[in-house]
Amino acid sequence: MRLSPRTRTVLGLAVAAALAAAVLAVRSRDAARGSAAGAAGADAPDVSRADATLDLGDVRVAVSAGPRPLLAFARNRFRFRAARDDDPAMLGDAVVSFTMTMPMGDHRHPLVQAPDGWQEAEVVLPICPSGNRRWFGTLAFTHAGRPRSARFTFDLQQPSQTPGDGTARR
Ligand SMILES: [Cu+2]
Repeated sequence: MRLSPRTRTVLGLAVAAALAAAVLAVRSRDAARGSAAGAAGADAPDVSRADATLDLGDVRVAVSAGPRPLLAFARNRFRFRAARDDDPAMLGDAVVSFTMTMPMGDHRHPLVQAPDGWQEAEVVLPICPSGNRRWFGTLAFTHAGRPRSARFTFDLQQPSQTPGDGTARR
């Protein structure tokens, strides 16, 4: 079959348009991913090295994580203490969940009451095979009848492989 120059041009344009659409789709997907991670990283306080405060306007929540450094496959305690106008407040239906930029399984932990107004969860998280260390935590709770949430972030370190420290031995 012989194609007229006009048909060839139309076909060529169609192929070019399809390629451009595919490139745009990939770019916007990557941009969406990047901005999701970037936005979280930009405004989510990092609790890897120091405690932080999640400021939700009417509620402020202190976040403490330890022991530091936060290690994969070890028990890490995430503690939260809420205040409303500097008065202690309890977080209702409080759950902390953990994600990375890629799926890493379900890590959802209801908070339990702890002394001195803290609410906490003890959490064991895996190491990411990609080598990525950055995790995001989301604290979700109910306040004044409304669902609320706030994000924080942290780096999870690989347990030491050094013989003698106990972590590498059985
Ligand atoms: Cu991962």
